[in-house]
Amino acid sequence: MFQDKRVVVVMPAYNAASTLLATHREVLGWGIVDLVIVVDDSSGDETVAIARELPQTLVHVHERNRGYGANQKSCFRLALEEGADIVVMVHPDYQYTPKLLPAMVGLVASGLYPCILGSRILGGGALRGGMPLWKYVANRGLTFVQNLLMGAKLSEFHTGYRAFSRQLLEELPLEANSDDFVFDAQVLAEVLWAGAPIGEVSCPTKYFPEASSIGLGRSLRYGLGCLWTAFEYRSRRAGLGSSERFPDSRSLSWGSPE
Ligand SMILES: Nc1nc2c(ncn2[C@@H]2O[C@H](COP(=O)(O)OP(=O)(O)O)[C@@H](O)[C@H]2O)c(=O)[nH]1
Ligand SMILES: [Mg+2]
Repeated sequence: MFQDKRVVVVMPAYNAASTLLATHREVLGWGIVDLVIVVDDSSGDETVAIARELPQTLVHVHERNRGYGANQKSCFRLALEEGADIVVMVHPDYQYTPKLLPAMVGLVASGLYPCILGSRILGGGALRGGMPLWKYVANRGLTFVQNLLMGAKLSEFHTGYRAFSRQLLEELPLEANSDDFVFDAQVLAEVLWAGAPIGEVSCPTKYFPEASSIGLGRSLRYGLGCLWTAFEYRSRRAGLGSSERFPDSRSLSWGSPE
């Protein structure tokens, strides 16, 4: 609990056997997390066996590999079913430090921000933490275009460390999003569409082989998906087309996007 809020951490896991335990231990170490939900996307390693031994943890298994977006859909659905007031998504690959949990949860609990991102770009630690140069350049370039097209000022759209309030998650049409990696970009576009404020905290990151498996091909597809999502947002703002993600009527409590 944080103040009177039930805090649930969700981990979309795929072949995370070597890092799950370390991530999980630090997550619980803060004493503010009520429940951890691990969703396994049909890993080929011992992820499920390890997860089932963890305390305060709900394990959900996809019988077949459905993708990172589908994994997050399960994570958020289960977290809401389990009565979460605040949901934090963190990759179980030990790339993002759980030491930021109290800060991120605190900012959501305060009511200031229904969405908080742990940014590897703010504070300038990404390259120092070992982010490959090509990923850094792609991150900066994509973020620039996404900000431009969606009228945002985020330092990065690509972090795997995100906190949400229950109210915001319930209002986002998450099921309309992709089952693939571009889900990450689509969620943030939906948050912006809802006019909900997004806060960022700087987040140290570390790259090591187990923490980074996405290669050039899948990254390219992801990048194109990010750009397409931003264009779709821009078009919808101009009143063109239709999209489940960006509906005409925005009966949301955060007001209209600028
Ligand atoms: N559900 C699911 N997750 C995946 C799959 N492939 C990779 N991931 C997860 O996606 C996340 C991001 O991938 P990662 O290789 O860490 O990317 P990077 O850290 O940005 O270089 C990690 O948490 C992986 O476990 C997959 O096929 N299904
Ligand atoms: Mg990673």
